[in-house]
Amino acid sequence: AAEDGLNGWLRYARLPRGMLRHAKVPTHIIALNTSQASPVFTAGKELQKGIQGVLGQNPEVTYEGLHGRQGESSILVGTIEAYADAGGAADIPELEEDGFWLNTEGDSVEIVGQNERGALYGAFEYLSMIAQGNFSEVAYATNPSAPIRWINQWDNMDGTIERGYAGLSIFFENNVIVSNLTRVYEYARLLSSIRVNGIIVNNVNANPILLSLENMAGLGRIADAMRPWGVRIGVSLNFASPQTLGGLDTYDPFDKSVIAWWTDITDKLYEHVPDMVGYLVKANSEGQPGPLTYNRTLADGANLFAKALQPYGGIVMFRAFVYDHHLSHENWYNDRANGQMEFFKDLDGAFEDNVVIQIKYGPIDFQVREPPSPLFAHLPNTASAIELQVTQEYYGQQCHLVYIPPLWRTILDYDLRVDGQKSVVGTDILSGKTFNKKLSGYAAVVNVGLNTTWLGTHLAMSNLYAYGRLAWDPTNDDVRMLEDWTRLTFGFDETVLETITKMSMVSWPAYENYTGNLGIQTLTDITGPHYGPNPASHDGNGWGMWTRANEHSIGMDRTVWNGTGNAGYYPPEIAAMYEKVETTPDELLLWFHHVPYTQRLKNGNTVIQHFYDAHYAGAETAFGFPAQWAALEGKIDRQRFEETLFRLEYQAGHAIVWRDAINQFYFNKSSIPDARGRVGNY
Ligand code: GCW
Repeated sequence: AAEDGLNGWLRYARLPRGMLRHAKVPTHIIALNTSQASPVFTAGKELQKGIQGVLGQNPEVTYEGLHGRQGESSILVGTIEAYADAGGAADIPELEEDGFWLNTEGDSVEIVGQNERGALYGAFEYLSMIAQGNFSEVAYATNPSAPIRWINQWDNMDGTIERGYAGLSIFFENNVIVSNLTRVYEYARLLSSIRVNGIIVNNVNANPILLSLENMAGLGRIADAMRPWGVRIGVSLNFASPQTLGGLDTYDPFDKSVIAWWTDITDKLYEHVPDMVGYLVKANSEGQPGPLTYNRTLADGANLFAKALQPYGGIVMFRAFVYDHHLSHENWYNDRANGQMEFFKDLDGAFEDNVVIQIKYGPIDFQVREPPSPLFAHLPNTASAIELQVTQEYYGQQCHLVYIPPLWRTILDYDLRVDGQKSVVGTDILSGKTFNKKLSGYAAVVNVGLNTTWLGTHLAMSNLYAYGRLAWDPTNDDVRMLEDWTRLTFGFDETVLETITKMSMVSWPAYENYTGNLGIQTLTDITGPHYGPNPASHDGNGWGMWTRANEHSIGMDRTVWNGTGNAGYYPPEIAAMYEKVETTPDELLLWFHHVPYTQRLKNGNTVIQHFYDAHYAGAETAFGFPAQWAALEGKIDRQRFEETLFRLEYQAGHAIVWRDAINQFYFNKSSIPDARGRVGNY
């Protein structure tokens, strides 16, 4: 069962007999012109393994050209170049980098990638079809919505993982790279199947020791383990490394010795990892060092690395997560949400071409509900990418079932109306269309660990699966992705499919209901572990995740006319909407406005009554999960059945803790009892 867990959605379980009858798959695989450990070689092996598992057949694989086998029924996999050399006949639509063409019409199957990685993605696509019992005839090309589809791991060199909920690191222990990289290889396999093409392996709160010579060699081994799957690696840097590791007396980005130090480090890294994808940098954020120390701009800081990387074609992901975490809450006009705008809006165009600004989806920090960051609309001349979180830092830390794509959708489908034109975050801005950019895309903080479920619990894997699918195509349907994942992970039982779909699709709204609604943020313990209810921890400190709740009223006034001005950072149509209570959607009311508890919502309820009702409704939904899951007994294996039931029972109880803690807190503040008699002084 542990091994099944490691396979995630790539289990290749044997099809039920009824489905096997329709199976029609060639008995011979040809991986075109490939060398060992390259993605096309891997594709050949993976196709063989998948067909063995799903159909119980044993196809032969050959790894050269066609050698006269043309016309024979086979699965052909290779790059478009190799396909043409081998005399491939199909008229293939235009493929972009990493794209592929899949043709199952006729006796043969053709899987043709724009590059080797694309060919491997195509092989996984075909395997996903047959593993779901789909033997239909298809012929289509597909291309990625954006070139950057990366993972961030927040792994520390000592083997712990910041905001990781699945055990210790698969990459590091005792300040070095682990000797056995099997799990790293297996991780790359999963990532490749969802078309992730890059990974930053260490925490953004970076330890310079990663750049020791011994560790560079270790990074070389990590890259070797992931390369067969087309996953390139990169590293997070600590801005002060020239001083702390290099022994220089400065880390000023304009200092010649600092520039030389980083150039040398970069050159050495590329000796070990010739295809390194680049760097990720968190600077001047939450106590991390950065260029501002030397009165240099963030652009100066980013460009330092960009220039060192340019000879190799690497890119710098530079995080927009810059804010003052000692902000005075006494000033009504202070606002952490303005941080990234204040730091970055005037730097547009000041960055080298290979710098990409990595922006968390909302202006604060992965909260259960946020509007999109306005910064997405303000970098017409600078590449940008969105940062999402698969690890459930603010969403119950894998102890709560929360299927996140519906939350991501509120951002990806959002039309920011840049210059009054349609500018949907996913399909227009992140795709590079709106501002005509070559570099753009996605990064997700995943934080898998040594736990054999990868994320600490079985159902959380649907979030990782969906992340990759959305980065490829942000219009992918939330339910369809979930259904694909469920079939691949749990098989074909209709009740299993319906139950997991139903529970997952109500999970995020329920979680929002019992943790923090109307845009007030996830009311968790923000000065501690970010787990469990603690609304009081939000106010009265420098972290800036304020609710401004008092006896009469609640919410952050972000209007231009009376508040922090944050609403004004959005393009005019959006700014006008958020400026007024009447036009602000209920779900973001308290994000943008400070209102009395008795303020009426669009649904007619008061704010405080909505709190009470929503917390009851959310907890009730979670309370229903264990019984729904229990009905699946016997339909899935015992281990996964029981481990999941355990978590869902815990969640059902913890949702009640959340409900009562939050409701009682706001009753104590407001002294307004629940109209339905559930909350008050009894
Ligand atoms: O949400 C906060 C997390 C920190 C994290 C930081 C960041 C890696 O609580 O753990 O640090 O964001 O994104 O940099």
